[in-house]
Amino acid sequence: MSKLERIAVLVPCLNEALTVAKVVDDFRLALPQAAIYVIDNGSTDGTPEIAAAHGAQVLYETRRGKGFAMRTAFRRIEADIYVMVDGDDTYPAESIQALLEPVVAGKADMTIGSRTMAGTSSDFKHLNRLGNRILPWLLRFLLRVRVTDLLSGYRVMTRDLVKSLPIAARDFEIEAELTVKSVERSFRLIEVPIDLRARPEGSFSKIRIFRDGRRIAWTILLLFRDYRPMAFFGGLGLALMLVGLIPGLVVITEFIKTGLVPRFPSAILAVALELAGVLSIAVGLVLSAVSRRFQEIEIKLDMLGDRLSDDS
Ligand SMILES: Nc1nc2c(ncn2[C@@H]2O[C@H](COP(=O)(O)OP(=O)(O)O)[C@@H](O)[C@H]2O)c(=O)[nH]1
Ligand SMILES: [Mg+2]
Repeated sequence: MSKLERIAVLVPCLNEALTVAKVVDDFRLALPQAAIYVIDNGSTDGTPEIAAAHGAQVLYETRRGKGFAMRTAFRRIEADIYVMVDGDDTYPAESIQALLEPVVAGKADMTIGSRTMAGTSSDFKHLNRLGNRILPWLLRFLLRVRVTDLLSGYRVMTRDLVKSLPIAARDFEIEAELTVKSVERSFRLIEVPIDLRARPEGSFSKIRIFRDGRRIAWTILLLFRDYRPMAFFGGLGLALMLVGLIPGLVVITEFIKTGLVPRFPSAILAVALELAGVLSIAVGLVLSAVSRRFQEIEIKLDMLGDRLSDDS
């Protein structure tokens, strides 16, 4: 690592007075050439003052939420390589070289510090561990994205990735969104094993397992709808049509046997379900064509952006 690469370390913080100093110092030591930024979200325990005293640059974001904090950082901070890490001293600064290496060498656009890969020993709470199993499974099943640690907050990213992903997350969905949208745009992701430490005594996690877990699952579902509309609406449509077969077959066999349709409600239900299914499939077809066109527009916009920056 060396050269002219400007590295920015981004540390989102909400009341991390106990640990932010150590995080800033550790990263200063591990990456002396990097600029360290703490993005404060209205801490009331003096976090920004401590961070500033330890030489970090402090950015303020008043909209509450890790997603908002990171989006502000991504927009306002200029660098070639971005490091994202929690301010709660749970991620090891010692691993930063291993995370940086693939990005600096041009082998990856984002590296993710995985807390669950083989050979790691991470100090998880049980519920967190469960969420860390269910959500990646959901992601693999719906979006075919395979990662061992979807929710890791320890990442290294290229400027290109940071400046081009349209991130809409407000809170802890940001990690899932970063992962899916990167894969969707063919950025190269590499996971690097790291060990997670527990927060020190007296320091509290901001994540609320059920509320945030639900939000993250919901985010994955919406991404599924947006990025694979044919699978989403087509699957829904097929399911409706299959269910419609039940009353439908009853009515039809009866009609073949007797020439009569005595079960009017069943007949109507069958038709309604089949039509709803066809409609849903049609919606899937339309949306997938639209989203393909949007992909093309996005590529053109990228090309235009490149050309504009070449000219200037
Ligand atoms: N700026 C900002 N940071 C936040 C907010 N919520 C959480 N964070 C920070 O995001 C990081 C991860 O949060 P944490 O509570 O440790 O989540 P966990 O690691 O999943 O338990 C920590 O550094 C928090 O201080 C927020 O609303 N704003
Ligand atoms: Mg944490």
